Amino acid sequence: MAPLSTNEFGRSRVSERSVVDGGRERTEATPKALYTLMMRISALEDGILKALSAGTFRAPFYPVRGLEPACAAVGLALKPTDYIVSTYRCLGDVLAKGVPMREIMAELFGRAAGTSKGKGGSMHMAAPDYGLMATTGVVGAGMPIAAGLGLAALWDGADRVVVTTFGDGASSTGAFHESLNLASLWSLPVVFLCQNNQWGEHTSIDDYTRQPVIATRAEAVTMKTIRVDGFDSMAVFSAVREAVDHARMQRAPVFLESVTFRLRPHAYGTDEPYIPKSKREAAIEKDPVPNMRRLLINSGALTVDEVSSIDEAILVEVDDAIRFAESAPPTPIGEMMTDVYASTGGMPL
Ligand SMILES: Cc1ncc(C[n+]2csc(CCOP(=O)(O)OP(=O)(O)O)c2C)c(N)n1
Repeated sequence: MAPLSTNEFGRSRVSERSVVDGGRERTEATPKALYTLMMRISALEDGILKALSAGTFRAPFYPVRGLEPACAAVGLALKPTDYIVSTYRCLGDVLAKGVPMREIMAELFGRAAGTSKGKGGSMHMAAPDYGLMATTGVVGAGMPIAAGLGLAALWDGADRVVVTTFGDGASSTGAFHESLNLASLWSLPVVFLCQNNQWGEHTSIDDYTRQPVIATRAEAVTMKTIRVDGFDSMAVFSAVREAVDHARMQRAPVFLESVTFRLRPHAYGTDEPYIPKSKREAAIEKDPVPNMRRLLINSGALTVDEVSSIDEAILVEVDDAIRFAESAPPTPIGEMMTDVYASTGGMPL
């Protein structure tokens, strides 16, 4: 197993350009774009937690603080026509794939304007127009869906990459092993992105496996693997790009393990006395968003004023999204059963 990869930060002043791709625009991948997306994720999460604490709305919520580099890097590496399949801990993936904040917040509030007309909630968002194909509350369940989407891309001859994200705990499910095996056997263009935050709910990785290097499980099925320090935003940025490019060009799967640590509790409203204080404090020192901000300023890539104006614009966007959701009409009762069950086309079940 290769050691964790690290990356030198490019010192050149970065510029922002848009590129047209598949008829839609996407932002070119630059350190500034990476920071902006990471900050949008982090600020939206802060806004959600504040609104939950204030009782503005109620919903289950699984924080992503600390996971922003990989979420944002995926958003920048993928084309609009690519797909992503995520989990209940999906805020970063959903936003990075291009779903507008207003639609995300409306979904969390149970509003008709939400990604799934308010019927999915925080754990079950889907927005196929943006390539967000599913998020699921069932641990490990996204990987077979991603493998199926990868197989469909091959059959259709589509230039499409599918990324699926999941935690370290999900690597002990049967679905994980079945998906990796078939993705390798059939050479599917799927990136399996493990956000290894060292915890499966309340259980430390050391208490559920003797092999804490999750990527070894992918090596067992001869899949290309990349392992990266998840707190090193620029290294993650390169690793994600390498993985996505490989899946697209080689039409082959890649296993990418981003090694990080859970900076917030498993879910909103829970406590975590089981995590040693020293470990958590050491991890908080590596909090990627403030560190990336410092890196941009210290390297001369952006001035303090430029970073402040990015941050201020994001806070306005978050505030707007929460106000929009708060005042948006709730999903009508008559909508409750539509889009819930597929039609059998007259066939008995
Ligand atoms: C099949 C299944 N088993 C158990 C659970 C309960 N559960 C919810 S989150 C979670 C922890 C999963 O840990 P990991 O895959 O590392 O992801 P993380 O929550 O750390 O992002 C568990 C066990 C579930 N939702 N689905």
